[in-house]
Amino acid sequence: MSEADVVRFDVEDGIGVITVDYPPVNALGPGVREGIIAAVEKGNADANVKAMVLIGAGRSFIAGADIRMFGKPRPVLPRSSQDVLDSATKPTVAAIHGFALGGGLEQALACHYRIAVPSAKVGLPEVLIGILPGGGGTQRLPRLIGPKAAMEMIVSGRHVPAEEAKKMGIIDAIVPGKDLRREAIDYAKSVADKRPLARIRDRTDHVAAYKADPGMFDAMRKSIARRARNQKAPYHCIACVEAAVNQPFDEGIATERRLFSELENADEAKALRYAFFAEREVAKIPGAPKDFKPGKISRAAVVGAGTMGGGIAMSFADSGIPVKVLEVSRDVLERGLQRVRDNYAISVKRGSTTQAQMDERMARITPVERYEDIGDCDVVIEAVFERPDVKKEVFAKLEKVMKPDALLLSNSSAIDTDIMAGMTSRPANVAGAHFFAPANVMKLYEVVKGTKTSVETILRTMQVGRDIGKISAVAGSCDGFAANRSRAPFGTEMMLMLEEGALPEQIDKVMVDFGYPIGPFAVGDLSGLDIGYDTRKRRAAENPNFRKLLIPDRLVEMGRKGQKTGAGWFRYEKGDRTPHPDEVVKAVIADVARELGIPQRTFTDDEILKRLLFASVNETCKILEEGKALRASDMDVMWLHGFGFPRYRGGLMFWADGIGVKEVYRQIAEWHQRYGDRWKPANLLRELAESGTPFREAKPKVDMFAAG
Ligand code: 3H9
Repeated sequence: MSEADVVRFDVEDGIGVITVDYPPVNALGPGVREGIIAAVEKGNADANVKAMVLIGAGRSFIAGADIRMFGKPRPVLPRSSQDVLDSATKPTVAAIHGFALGGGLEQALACHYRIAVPSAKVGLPEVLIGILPGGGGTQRLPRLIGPKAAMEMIVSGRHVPAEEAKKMGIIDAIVPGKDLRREAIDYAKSVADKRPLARIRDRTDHVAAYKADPGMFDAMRKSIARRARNQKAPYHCIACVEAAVNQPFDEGIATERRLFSELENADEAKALRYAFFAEREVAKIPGAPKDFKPGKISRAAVVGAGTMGGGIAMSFADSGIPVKVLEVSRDVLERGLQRVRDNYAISVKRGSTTQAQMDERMARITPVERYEDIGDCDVVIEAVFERPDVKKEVFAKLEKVMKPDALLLSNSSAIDTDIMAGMTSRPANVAGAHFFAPANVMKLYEVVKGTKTSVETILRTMQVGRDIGKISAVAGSCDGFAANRSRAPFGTEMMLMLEEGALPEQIDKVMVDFGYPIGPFAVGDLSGLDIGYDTRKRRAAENPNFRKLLIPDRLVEMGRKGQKTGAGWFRYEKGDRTPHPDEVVKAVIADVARELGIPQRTFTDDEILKRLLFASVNETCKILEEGKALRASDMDVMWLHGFGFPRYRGGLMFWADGIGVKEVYRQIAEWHQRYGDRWKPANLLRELAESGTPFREAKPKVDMFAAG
């Protein structure tokens, strides 16, 4: 499409209609702003035009600036499209469907009126990509709806549904949207004679009241301090809204522009832009048939009513999909459903779910006791005990009852998908669907390809994930699959550093300062130390060379299983989740170190951070080398949504690129010399370092899909 085609102008019934047509989402790409300016000038000059409508073709109004253009030189226009819309000599009406986001909402705010269809959403989500609304949004929105509401919207970046936006005063009218163009033309005709023109820039009523309340801005800064630590964009957003209250419009715009330019090329914005595109890339399977459209599922089943099975069933119910939960024992089934009911009840108590929503969701979950009862479901997810023999039995039964095109998925976190597929005559329809606990909360959903899983099954399984609000990422079948396998060496290093003299509280502080919401030892206490203990015992029994982790083993044997027992890595007061460092743990660490004869030393914060994360970078290189993940950026998505890695650092591999592939290799090679085999650099890491190729451009050496 040429730049000339991205904006059209035509006149109907005395109304100039400006149509932005830049698929897929009408971002303000090359030529769009210029096209809007030219169209408004045409409308101004045409005596037949009484008013103008700005509308988007296709599925959306305007989704914002073209994010791909940030960090690159852009044409500087003599006047912005907002200025031109705002000073149009005839009324302008933004007609919104789909999304009006960022620069898109800023165009709409520069119009004199805004109408929307009921399903539309508006927002200024720039903060989520590390910048601020730089097209006048921070100055116009507070003047339209008041600084408090504007600040909440801009700092959260949330998408506001049309009805709510109307109540807030952003939208003037909701229209049915049967024929938005026609409805917008009619609306424009109804306001064509209104004067003076309703320019938001001229309004002072909403901001005036707040001039005397500077405390509001400090209170907002305080309220975001924890969530926004290490970040600049949210604070700059607040400063801009403050400017809207204290400065005349044009000065406020200058402040906005200055603060915007401080953010655009900062590391925070680069990382967040990277994360935005990584999350879209992860949905793509190279070489997948382009014409294959996975259909929507209408009925799901979960086998197993344990904690995981219950959480998976909740994910379906929360997304409006009826789900059957199968347990052959009535007792276990009833207990499982009670757990689900209790979880919902907690949300109702907290106010995040209403009682009516809870009732609706519970009504979507049907308990069943016979395999025959789930045969008509489009997808079944097995979530039974993590033992190959148990899983095999389930799949043998599913083979008998499930309709021929059903997706047969396993929520195993480690067992080879081929083992389950081997129990059926349709291995192409079998894949892993690995949820992360708690399954109804965590966004990551790893789609595991077995040797015979078809690409259509992978695409359908990924769609199931998206249908229930998850981020689907593909992994190959191997021990731990991609996500947990890449995280495992981090877990080992944190234990081994204790033996050398670091303390849980120091390691946790380093990781929280880095940006994790909670330290790894506190996470251990939350999930229960006994989980890792049982796995280690099993692995030690299977493998005589298994490296024992004496410190956590000893804590569990002392009854310290984490928060549930009031003590684990830390000590807890009754009814309080705050972790307190504990002398008992210090003594256990000292005992073990003495017994093992490991000399004690101090660690810098930098060494702790690198020991943990480099170990995982090295493992991720091995995963890519073996073709067990499709891209380095997929691994980053897994870390962002599975392990709480700070988003403003992009992801594990993006962060490592910030240090540099050569330096990462040098350090890992040095630790290989010092600590032995577990630090052996991956071949891929060595090759990347030799060629100076960034991690994020690393390509798998094996094509997961070509392999079979
Ligand atoms: C801004 O406006 C700054 C201004 O204040 C002033 C500057 C001076 N740019 O998400 P989807 C692509 S900052 C470029 O899968 P959905 C996306 O990559 C911007 N590309 O669809 C994908 O491409 P592909 C503020 C964009 O229906 C395709 O469109 N705005 C942009 O699930 C489909 O996207 C935002 O931050 C863009 N702005 O969700 C909004 N948006 O097919 C960002 C999308 O090649 N966008 N693409 O992978 C979104 O939040 C979602 O895309 C949206 C649709 C909700 C609109």
